[in-house]
Amino acid sequence: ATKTRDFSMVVAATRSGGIGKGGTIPWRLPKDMAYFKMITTKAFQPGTNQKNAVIMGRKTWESIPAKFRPLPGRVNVVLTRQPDALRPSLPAGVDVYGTLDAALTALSARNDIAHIFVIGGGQVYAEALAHTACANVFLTEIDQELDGCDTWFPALDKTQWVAADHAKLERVAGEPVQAGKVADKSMTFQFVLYQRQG
Ligand code: FOL
Repeated sequence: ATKTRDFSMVVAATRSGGIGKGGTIPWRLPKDMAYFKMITTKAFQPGTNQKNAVIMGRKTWESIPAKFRPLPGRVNVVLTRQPDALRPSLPAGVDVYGTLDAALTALSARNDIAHIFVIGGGQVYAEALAHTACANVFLTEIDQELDGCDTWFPALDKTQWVAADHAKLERVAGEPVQAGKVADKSMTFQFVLYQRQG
């Protein structure tokens, strides 16, 4: 049988789970983006010969501004069932897999990767959440509702997923994290780490 390491998700969502609209994120929150970059790059303390990996769906890859991709300091992995359509435009060093399981299996076998993060979008989050190896969700809980979202993060079953206290979030991050409500661009949100029980 194939063994998969525990992995984590990172997501920002509205109260109802909205994460996207028309192929993009319907807000710009610099403090949340800095948190995303810090967590995916530094959490789980990659050693000097290691990096963290980020797995994303093809649409999420295409949504990242060209100047920011591949996301620096992280191993970038893109999921698509049509690799030939994507590969011509992909920078060298970006790995492509046809399924989430194939990517998780391949990355789990590498000793140059400290931790695996799934970074969306909606289709990939839904599949990853059903995976028992998905142990942590770094959720940015946005207080406002945004009209017109067409892409969603599934509701977390709170009998399975429990919010860690802030000290635990900071231990996992290995960096300070702002506690409580964060105000940014006339919106407010909170950084919460949910962990799967049992
Ligand atoms: N999780 C959270 N908390 N917030 C997000 O915005 C988010 N976005 C995605 C996945 N998980 C998330 C997917 N979308 C970049 C752009 C889009 C994106 C993810 C990352 C990006 O350009 N990141 C750069 C920093 C850019 C900047 O500083 O403005 C990076 O290096 O991480």
